[in-house]
Amino acid sequence: MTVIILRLIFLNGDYVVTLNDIARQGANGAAMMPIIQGVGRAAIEISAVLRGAVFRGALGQAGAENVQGEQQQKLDILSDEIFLDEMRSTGFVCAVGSEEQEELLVIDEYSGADYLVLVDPLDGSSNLDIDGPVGTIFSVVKRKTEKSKCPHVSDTLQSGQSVIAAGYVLYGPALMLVCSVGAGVNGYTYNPSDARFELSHPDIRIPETGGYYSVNESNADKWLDNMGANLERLKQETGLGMRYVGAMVADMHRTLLKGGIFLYPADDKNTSGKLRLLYEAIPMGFIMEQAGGKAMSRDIGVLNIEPEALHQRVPVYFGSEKKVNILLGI
Ligand code: AHM
Ligand code: MG
Repeated sequence: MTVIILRLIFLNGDYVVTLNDIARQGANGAAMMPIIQGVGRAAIEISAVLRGAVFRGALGQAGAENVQGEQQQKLDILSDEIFLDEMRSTGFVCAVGSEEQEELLVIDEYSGADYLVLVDPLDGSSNLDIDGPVGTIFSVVKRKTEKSKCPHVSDTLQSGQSVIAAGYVLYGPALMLVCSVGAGVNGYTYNPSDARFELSHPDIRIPETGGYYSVNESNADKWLDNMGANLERLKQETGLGMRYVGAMVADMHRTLLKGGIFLYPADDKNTSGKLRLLYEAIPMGFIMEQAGGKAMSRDIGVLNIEPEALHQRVPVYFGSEKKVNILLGI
């Protein structure tokens, strides 16, 4: 009888921790809470759009290319609009730099606000047609220009050492928001019956042992930086198995929870790698380091790279410290 009563109390939600808890985390939690709540609202809306896309004719290509020369999907554009709208509604964001937009988008109504957000609104969008997992990746920096001036692209060109908050949304079987305000990493899962994100994965730490290596190995013969031989050495020394989804959010989420390493090396076609420094590498590198792992790009920590352009690309090697060290021969 006692057991049943205790379980009912728990199910009634007495011990549920919601996204509001971010306000209590670290030095920047309170300032970041409204922005991360905005990310949460965007995630719920994007998730609904993804679920209904096939009925609305929203799958497939939009017929336009983004600034990187990649085909935009209709859902890339819709997700971008939803994210921007939610950032505008916070009142704390003066501008958004998006993988889907050539220029920095200034939010005119709040151009004096303190923060800029960088976003990949729908990461891994090649998975959309096969109902595979996709994600949203974001980070927040404080403006450098005076509040009386219009925010400028130079405000976004800050290294990962200046990131105040970062995280990702995973649109998988469950909707998850994983984020950090610089005081560890917490994962929240959307509970549809209560219509809110609830803390489901407190204090995520990447396991030092086990896990997988995760990479598009079909490119191995084109990799630069001796990465083919380096990966062979890692495989021999660790005996790791392989998993690859082809959506960075899903591949990084597994790497964080199960251990191992995720990499996207440079190759002879993409000599600077494929992944974007500001929208993918820095936010995910921030999360990886906050979870006790290591985030490298060639011989430099990803968070130490000084960005030179909004859409800059870099090679990435992210994982548990030991695995990254073995891969890079450190
Ligand atoms: P996207 O932001 O245009 O979706 O591209 C980035 C994606 C990452 O999610 C993923 O790690 C990578 O591209 C997969 O690339 P590939 O298909 O070359 O393996
Ligand atoms: Mg992406």
